[in-house]
Amino acid sequence: MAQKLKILKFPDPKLRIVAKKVTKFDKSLQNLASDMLYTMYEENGIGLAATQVDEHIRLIVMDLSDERDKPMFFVNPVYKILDNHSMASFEEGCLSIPGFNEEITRPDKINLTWQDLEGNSHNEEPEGLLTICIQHEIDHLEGKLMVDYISPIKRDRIRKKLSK
Ligand code: K1U
Ligand code: ZN
Repeated sequence: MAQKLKILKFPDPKLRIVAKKVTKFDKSLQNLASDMLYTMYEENGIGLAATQVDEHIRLIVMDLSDERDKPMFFVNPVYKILDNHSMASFEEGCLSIPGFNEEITRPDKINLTWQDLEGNSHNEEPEGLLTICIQHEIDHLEGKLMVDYISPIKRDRIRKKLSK
C-alpha cells in the first residue's frame, strides 16, 4: 500500500542537495517511486522529483494525462538541448513553492536519455509539456528551483511569505 510522503517546502536547505545517481534497481526503488506517484496524485501535481520528498537520488515521477492514468518514471535522466531549439515561456507551478506561479523560459527542443525502474535505457525527443516538466524536475535533482530564475527581490518576498 503506497504512502503519502511529506514534500519539502522552499526555503528548506535540503531542496539544494544535488541528487546521486541510482545504481540499484531493486524493490526499495520501486516502493519509493510508488509512494512518490501516490503523493503527486494526492497533491494534484503533474511531476515530482525525489529531492522534494527528501530522498536524494535521481528519480522523477510524472503523469501528464487528463485521466491521471499514465504514470511515467525517469531514473538517471539526462537531457541535451538541440541545436534547432527556440526559447519558450510557460507558467510553471511547484509543489515545493505552494501558491506561487511564474512564467519560466526554457529551451523547447531537447534530447532525453533515462532508465526505467528495471534499469533499461531509453532515448526520446519529447514534445510539449513533457519538455517543460522534465527540465523543471531535473532542476530539482540539481538543487535548483523555479525561484532561481526570478529576481532576487521577488525571491526574497516569496521566502519571507513561506517562512512564516
Ligand atoms: O515538481 C513540482 O513541483 C511539480 C510541478 C511540476 C510542473 C508544473 C508545471 C510546469 C512545470 C513543472 C507541478 O505539478 S505544479 C502543479 C500543477 O499541477 C501544474 C501547474 C501549472 C501547470 C500545470 C500543472
Ligand atoms: Zn517543483
